[in-house]
Amino acid sequence: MAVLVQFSDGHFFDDWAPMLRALDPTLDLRNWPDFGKAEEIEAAVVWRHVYGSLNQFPNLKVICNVGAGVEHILADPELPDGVPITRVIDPRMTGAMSEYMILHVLRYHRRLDETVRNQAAKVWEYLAPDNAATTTIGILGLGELGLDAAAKIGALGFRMAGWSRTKKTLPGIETFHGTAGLKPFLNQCKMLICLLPLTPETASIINAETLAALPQGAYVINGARGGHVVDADLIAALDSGHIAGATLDVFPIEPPAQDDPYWTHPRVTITPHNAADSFPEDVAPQLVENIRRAVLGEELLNVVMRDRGY
Ligand code: OXD
Repeated sequence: MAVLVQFSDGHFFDDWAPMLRALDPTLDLRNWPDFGKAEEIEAAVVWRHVYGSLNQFPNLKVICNVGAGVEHILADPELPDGVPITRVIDPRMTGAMSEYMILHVLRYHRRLDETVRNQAAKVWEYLAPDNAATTTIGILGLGELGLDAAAKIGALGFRMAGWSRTKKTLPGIETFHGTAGLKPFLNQCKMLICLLPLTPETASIINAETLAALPQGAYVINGARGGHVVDADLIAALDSGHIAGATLDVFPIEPPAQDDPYWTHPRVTITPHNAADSFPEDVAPQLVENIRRAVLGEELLNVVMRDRGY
């Protein structure tokens, strides 16, 4: 069966093809743009595909994204109607994202940056951490990633709060939802973690108004998408000291331009979109399974609801 593989930005045919073939030697993988006869393509495995390129395959039965976020696919103005889209849900990726969040929560909580600066100046200053039990860590987005991070950070003794689009009742997390719930949620967060999907409703959710709703001296950690943040608003809040620090793994354009103020801002930590990734050895089995199911007309795993945006 012919499968189109079309990658850009950090995923490569030569890394994925051996793993896909090992799992199903009958797969006839066609590396974009050498896909042969368009009518032979029955499945597409993509990461940041070229817009307009997926609507030329009359027998396409599934579009499999090799990552978790599908906003790039859904923004294709010529996306073929009716072809199901799947995304990755992977325990290694989920665990890696939680590691990243724990790392930065603890770093801020234990005042590591100040400690390192003190050492450089040979200063011995006792820096007490706040009480974790009364420090609220808030998570925007209570999906696969948000829930795992909430459970693991909560296990360290922090008070957890979470915000989602629709109402969720969860043990160990004070939950808020919808537009009305956003401000009361933000009001309590010493640290705000963003793990939302990027959709028209969540774009620019971290803006002047929502940053102002965070307590003085709060921190922002974004592992989701650059489009969630209004950069000028975050820089202004950092400059004023209202936001004490931001750790950003994602940006609207990656890498950010050389003159992007984030690079040199003393309160900003940039990481190169490496909080969590999908690796062929972990993720190829669910892609191959979905291709098999799509061809047989069976129910797919991790299907994206187009109208919801994830
Ligand atoms: C993803 C990502 O969406 O790595 O999987 O950003």
